[in-house]
Amino acid sequence: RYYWDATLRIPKADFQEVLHDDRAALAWLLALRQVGIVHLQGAPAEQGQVARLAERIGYLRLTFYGHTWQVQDKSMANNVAYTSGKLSLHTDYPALHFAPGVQFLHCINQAEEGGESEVVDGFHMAEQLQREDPEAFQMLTSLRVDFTDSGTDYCDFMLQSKNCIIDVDSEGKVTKINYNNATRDSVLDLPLHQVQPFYRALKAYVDIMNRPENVVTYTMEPGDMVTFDNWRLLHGRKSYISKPDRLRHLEGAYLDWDEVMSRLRILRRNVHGDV
Ligand code: OGA
Ligand code: NM2
Ligand code: ZN
Repeated sequence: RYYWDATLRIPKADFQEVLHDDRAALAWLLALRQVGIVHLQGAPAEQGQVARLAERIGYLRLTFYGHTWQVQDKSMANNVAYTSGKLSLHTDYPALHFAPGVQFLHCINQAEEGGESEVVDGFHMAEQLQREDPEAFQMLTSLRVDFTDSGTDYCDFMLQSKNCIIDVDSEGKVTKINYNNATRDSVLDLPLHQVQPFYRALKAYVDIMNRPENVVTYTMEPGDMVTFDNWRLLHGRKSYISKPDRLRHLEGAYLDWDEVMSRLRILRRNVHGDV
């Protein structure tokens, strides 16, 4: 993996080439793995394209929000993503104990004003936290935080999870970020003496990820698709102004890393003849 900050130039690929050319598809998946984000350009600005790209891999990950989901300003929204409000930096779906590994977001229509996207490298931010504030890093990698999500979409749901904000493996290497303040439960099930230290630690991490030198900002145009590592990156969007004649509309889908890595290995074998 290759860690980055605000100076990143997001790798780009052509949507049609990725669909039809094995070399282009391999380059896409290698960059997705190493950098954690790739922009695909040239997709038709209509629904169905994230599912088409998921078929290139194998299959997508079904969740309570459906096989694919429409990010729009909805009345009676069951998720803050489905309003025109700002989304602070988050990973999707920490209310699941096994959050989706990869996310596709396809811009079908952009708002006239606002709606710009932001991303940060959560693993790089965790490394900075560990260096600057080892105590905070220790808390976020050991204390389990409650997340919750309930409502109706694909079907009715009532999710509860406990996740560490930063997951590490047995060697202490960061493997996954779980953080969406919108689904963090109002209950914080920690012993009293850990409550304030936890909030202090979380603030330290959030402050690092909001430093301008760490944030990459971009605007999606109709036909653009962003593909990113949902275990590693945190993403957000600025609030936007809804206009009836120009409705912002993104379509999204999730996949898991096992299926993506399987396709990467097959493409590598086919392109280079490796075993
Ligand atoms: C989301 C999300 C980004 C956007 O729906 O979870 O992050 O630009 N959307 O609307
Ligand atoms: N949507 C975009 O963690 C989350 O609730 C992320 C998921 C609604 C499918 C938002
Ligand atoms: Zn999101």
